[in-house]
Amino acid sequence: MAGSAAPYARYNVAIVRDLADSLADQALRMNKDQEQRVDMEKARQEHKIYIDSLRSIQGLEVVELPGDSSLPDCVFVEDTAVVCGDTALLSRPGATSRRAEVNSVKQTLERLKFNIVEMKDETATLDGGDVLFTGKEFFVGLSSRTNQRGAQILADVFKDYAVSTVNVTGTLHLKTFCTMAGPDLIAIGSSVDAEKTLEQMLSLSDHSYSTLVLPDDEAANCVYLNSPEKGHILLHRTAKEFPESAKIFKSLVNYTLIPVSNTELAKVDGSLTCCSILLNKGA
Ligand code: CIR
Repeated sequence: MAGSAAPYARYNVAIVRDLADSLADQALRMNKDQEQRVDMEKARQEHKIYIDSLRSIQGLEVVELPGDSSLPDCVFVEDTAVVCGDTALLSRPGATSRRAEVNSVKQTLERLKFNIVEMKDETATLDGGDVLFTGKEFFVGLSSRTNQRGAQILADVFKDYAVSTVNVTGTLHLKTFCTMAGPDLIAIGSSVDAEKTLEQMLSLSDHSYSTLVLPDDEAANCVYLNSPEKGHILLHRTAKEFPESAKIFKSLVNYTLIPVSNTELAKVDGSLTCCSILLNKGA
């Protein structure tokens, strides 16, 4: 399961899913403000650019699943599975309306020949958005969607790695304000909630990490990949959305930066990492 010599975040497959037609009306959202209605046309354009950005990465096969209008949040595939090495843990999403999203992701992962483990325990909940794999260890956010039992099952499945739990407050998922922006480089927002979570992570870890502190929590959700041709690649939120955070991204040396706008899915609490599962087939 562990022990691959590949660099951190060397992926060759990305699973993505089309938007459900029902997303604007029925997707779950923390902010109920109707001013914040999702413009579906714009959301589809932004999602297409996201998918095209992944397609532009040489050596990365993009598997695009169809949307399903009975599953309004199905575009957020990240929440349905945690994949590490040759093992895929299918999650048990915290929101009951999202549980059936796992089925088509399961079929895809089976076809890709991953060892599948299903989270069957009815007391467990886990959203992939709460799971941060640093390459050295896992951090699992305990949030309104993910509980201790879910984290325990993840630890039982990925036994080669330390798994620590941290409390997530003020936002939906751990990765809403904290992701990896490179090997041993944690991107973190600047809110008090984000700072508190980072403090817990660093105090629980035996490893040393650098941090990339972003003025905007939302911008701290970025997608890092390491490509054999280009090295460090980072999909991040645009300067138009978050000008101050974009300046910080620009300071990264030897990175291919791909700005991606996410104004529409953000209205239903979706961030950039939510829209793909990145994996290494044959790891
Ligand atoms: C939800 O509330 O479940 C969706 N509207 C948003 C999920 C975002 N997923 C993620 O952060 N991994």
